Amino acid sequence: MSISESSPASTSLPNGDCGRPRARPGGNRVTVVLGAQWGDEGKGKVVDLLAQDADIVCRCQGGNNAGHTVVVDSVEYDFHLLPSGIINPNVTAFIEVFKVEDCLFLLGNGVVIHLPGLFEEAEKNVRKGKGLDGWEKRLIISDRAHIVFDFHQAADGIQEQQRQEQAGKNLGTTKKGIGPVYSSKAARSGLRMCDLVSDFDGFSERFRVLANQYKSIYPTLEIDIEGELQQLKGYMERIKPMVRDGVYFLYEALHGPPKKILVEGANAALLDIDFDFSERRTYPFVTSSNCTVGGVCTGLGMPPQNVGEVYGVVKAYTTRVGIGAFPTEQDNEIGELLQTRGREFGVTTGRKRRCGWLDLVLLKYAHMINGFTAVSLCSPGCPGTYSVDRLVSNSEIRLPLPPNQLALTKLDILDMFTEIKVGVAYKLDGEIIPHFPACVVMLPKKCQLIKYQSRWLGAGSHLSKANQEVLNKVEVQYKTLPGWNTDISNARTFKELPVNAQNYVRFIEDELQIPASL
Ligand code: 2SA
Ligand code: GDP
Ligand code: MG
Repeated sequence: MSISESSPASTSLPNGDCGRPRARPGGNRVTVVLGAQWGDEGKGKVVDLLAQDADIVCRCQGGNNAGHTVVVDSVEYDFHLLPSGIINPNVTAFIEVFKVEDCLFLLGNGVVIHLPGLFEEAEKNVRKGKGLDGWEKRLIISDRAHIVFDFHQAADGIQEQQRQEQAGKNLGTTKKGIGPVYSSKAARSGLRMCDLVSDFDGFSERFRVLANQYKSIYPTLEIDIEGELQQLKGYMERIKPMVRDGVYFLYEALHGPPKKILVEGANAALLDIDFDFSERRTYPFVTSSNCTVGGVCTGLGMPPQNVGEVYGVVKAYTTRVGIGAFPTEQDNEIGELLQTRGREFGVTTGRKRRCGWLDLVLLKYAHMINGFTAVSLCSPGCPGTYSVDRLVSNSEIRLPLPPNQLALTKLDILDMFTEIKVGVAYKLDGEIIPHFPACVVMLPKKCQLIKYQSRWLGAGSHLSKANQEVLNKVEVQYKTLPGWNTDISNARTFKELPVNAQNYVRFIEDELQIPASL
């Protein structure tokens, strides 16, 4: 059966004892592309590249806070909700077009969708080129995806203003309603695509209740409840054909004939709501979803054994947009040069991105989290088989990284530096803390896992000093590498790079123990 013919009612799953669906071993694997820093590493470009022969491209989390720029045939497209790769007419994004030669696009249940934003984005990109023609037939929207309303976005703005007034500091959000809509989801008062398309009267009733709740929390918030409902009714008619049970859709794709399925992560590891860098250090300066590999399973409704390759996209230096600690930030002419040469402006908000040197401490942390999921895939040499002794060497934790892939972008922006620095460790109070500022300092050279876990929790380590400001206080230890002082923008293979550029890439690969395959 082709995917297009499937429907939740007609889909048959293998039955186990008691007639319950039983997980099938094997099936297709999804290739995942994740940001390994603070976002804007060039995930869109990598997805577009990998999507050339993809059948399905999925988004699993975030909303139109994300911004991905893709340049195809000199035309610049920007994507926020639509998965990058949709300009390849052979791909389907968690959608339903279903001819093998067509690529579909899926917005999974973990994505939060602002409908006016979605249509505005599609129409804007359609005007730029032909590649997006027929996008409505190629997009599949999970019925469980939550809807971002205009009042969520307005509340985001009010919350930022209140933070500024009350605490003297806001979070620097994109004001796309991300925090408020995920709050509604967690509070179980949110509204989903299935609510919108199945019973508009019931939806309207719940919308009014939610809108009034927001009005009582934020008295200055003005909501045109009936006007917004009218508008939503119009969108409802247009999206109805796109809304599917995303879980069944993906299950069929995973267990049908071989398919190339891509998952495009939005935002990035260090913006993950659970894995800020590191615990309590940059929270609350994070987004409200899981941008690491776990978010792929929960945001699409698929098991970890179907996760295949995990590409970590790394920019050759570091950027961050918005507020929050940034140890290798160069608030000087170096940062300005990176910002200008790299044209580092937010794709969603147009904000200038903060810039600094590459930070290996941060990257190792990001890969530690995304690599652990790979452990369950039993990749050779992964955790699960490593001993504590292998973890501890020279008072620092050596990462048992799985054989993931690295996509390194923007190397050309470093072309004119005579020397390039890379942050390799942090010092706090004169002591080296290569990974977790809270616990590594106190880590004995040889210890049992159980012992150092209790150490992590115990007083006396830097954990007791943990607060958001610690990361601001660390002193970064840099390794200085020679630059290449050559224009590399025409290099198309690794061999064409100057030797110092090759050495820079090799250094990153060696440090992370991950091949930079792109
Ligand atoms: P939000 O709006 O609640 O998710 O903001 C919370 C934090 O997450 C950061 N964030 C981002 N960081 C980098 N890139 C993002 N997308 C846009 C882009 C950003 C833009 O591609 O350039 O245009 O400004 C993105 N989205 C959210 C945000 O800065 C907050 O620190
Ligand atoms: P994403 O959010 O991770 O998809 O990244 P963004 O699109 O927000 O930001 C990355 C920017 O870098 C985009 O404007 C890309 O076109 C650009 N870019 C990606 N790779 C390269 C590269 O290798 N060199 C240069 N100069 N620009 C790049
Ligand atoms: Mg971006």
